[in-house]
Amino acid sequence: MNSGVVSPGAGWWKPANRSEKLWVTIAFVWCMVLFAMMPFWHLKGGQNASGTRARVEPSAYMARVDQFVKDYQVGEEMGVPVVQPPPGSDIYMLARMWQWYPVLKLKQGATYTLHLSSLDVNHGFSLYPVNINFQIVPGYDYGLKVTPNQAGQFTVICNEFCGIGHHLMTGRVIVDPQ
Ligand SMILES: [Cu+2]
Repeated sequence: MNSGVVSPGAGWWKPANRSEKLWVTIAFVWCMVLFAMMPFWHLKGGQNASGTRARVEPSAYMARVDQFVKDYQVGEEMGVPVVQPPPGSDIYMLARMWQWYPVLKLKQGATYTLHLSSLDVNHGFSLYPVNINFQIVPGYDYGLKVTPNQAGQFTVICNEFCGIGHHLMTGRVIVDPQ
């Protein structure tokens, strides 16, 4: 009798069946295809955002955002400043429990460098309804080249659970038509 401690006698195994070998080969080839897709989508698919990253102290990032708001504020929406930066400029949005700050007012067709960072914990930047998602990590400034191609009002929601007020964490991006 065989058990965990008593090994079976010699010759207990049979070589893999031809169809089994075939499936192992297909599975392996498919793994390689998916593996190759990662760099492919990065370069060709526009799926993974290419941008700059830099370390930043949360307080230093806050200072940049404050300066940005001071320079370009044009209004206020529910206590949050509405900021209209000139096309081509560096624009800032910060995530913190539980707010996206400030509201951005952009121009359709203009290119901006959007900086994102968090002041406290991980948050998830999710632009609704266009389905652009980005992980926001404290201590890092992510600079993304963005060109809004549709006008309208977009909502930023947080898709990374960040505490009791997570579901209240919504922001706004307004894109004015050309
Ligand atoms: Cu959240």
